[in-house]
Amino acid sequence: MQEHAAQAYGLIGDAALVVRDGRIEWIGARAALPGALERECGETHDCGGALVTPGLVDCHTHLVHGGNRAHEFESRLRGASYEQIARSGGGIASTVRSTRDASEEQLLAQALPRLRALENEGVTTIEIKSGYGLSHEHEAKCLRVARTLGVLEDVAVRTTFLGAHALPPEFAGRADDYVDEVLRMLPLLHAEGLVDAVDAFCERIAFTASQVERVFDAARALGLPVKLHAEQLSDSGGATLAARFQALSCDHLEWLDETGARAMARAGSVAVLLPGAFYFLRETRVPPVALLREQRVPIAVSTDCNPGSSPCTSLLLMLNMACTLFRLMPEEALAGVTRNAARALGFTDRGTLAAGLRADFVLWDVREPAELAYAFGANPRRLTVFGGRPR
Ligand code: DI6
Ligand code: FE
Repeated sequence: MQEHAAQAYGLIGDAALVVRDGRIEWIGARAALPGALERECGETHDCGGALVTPGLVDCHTHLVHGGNRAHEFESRLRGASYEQIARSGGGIASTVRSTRDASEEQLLAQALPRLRALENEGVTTIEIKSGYGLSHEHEAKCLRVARTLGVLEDVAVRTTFLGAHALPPEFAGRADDYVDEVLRMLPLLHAEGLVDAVDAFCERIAFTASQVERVFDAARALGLPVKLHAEQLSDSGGATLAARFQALSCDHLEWLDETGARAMARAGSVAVLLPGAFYFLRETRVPPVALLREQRVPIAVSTDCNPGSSPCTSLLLMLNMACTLFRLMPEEALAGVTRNAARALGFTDRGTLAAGLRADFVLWDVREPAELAYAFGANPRRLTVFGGRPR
């Protein structure tokens, strides 16, 4: 087991880790820790045999939104489909109504418990998308709430502008006009310091590849990285388009084909798999994991926390589902919520444990890393260290 774990996870048995000024100063086998460095340490802690992993990264969430869609869940149980509900004015549009109706304080109060649930499972970096405001006023409000969450909590927040998520009611039947509006909003929100990346929903119930391309052109002009909700319900050629823009990631990907996977591999885009949405929408077509492996596309795993297709605040559960539903190996799933998730956000200073990187890590009461993916509904987290400080 030790040998397998060393290979698959880079696991170091009986390790030591030295932190200085919020960064990892040294990591390796305890026996190899230089004596001079050890004598310099002001404080030492015995982790008592705990497994230490990098802080978890949830790289795709819609955490800030108003209300919930339990009633829609009931409609689907009575037989309506997600697409039918979306086309008849429910779905994302219904969350847009509740999000617009909510004040900044209310949105914050609703998002905080969701964030704390994720933090409780060792999440130290999270991406939060807008996309339920769909006007400058309301997108700005949601992005400000996301930024505030990062100030209130010991967690790093990346914000993504998802203006091209759905068509707001005032633009019904005028998708191209709404894309114009997205292009007007983007530089304003960027100037307000609210945007780290730009995303869009490329789908027959959302935006076409050529509409997404206009949004990506605007992002590129501002020097902002892009990502894309691609190939979730159909193959719309989104991944190939996103790869042309060196997308950080393409997300969902149940309908990804070989052309798309090859384009992602060339561009270095991460494939973000979202088993929660697959499960909750009772999809049957799994993302092409063998193809992603063959093309060496890095795979990340995330909650997609959102009220319509994945009302989920457990990244550990996603580890398990990525294995049971998509057949990832536990080491792939774990890399998917650490190393590759960091990469999907453009971070090079976190996601693994190495000298020079941020000291974000989690102590777990497990004997071997596979246990984190194996058990579901369990939370063996003992302690989180964020930026070198116990949280
Ligand atoms: N894909 C998703 O899974 C979420 N957004 C998207 O583009 C679902 C959003 C919702 O149903 O509220
Ligand atoms: Fe999503």
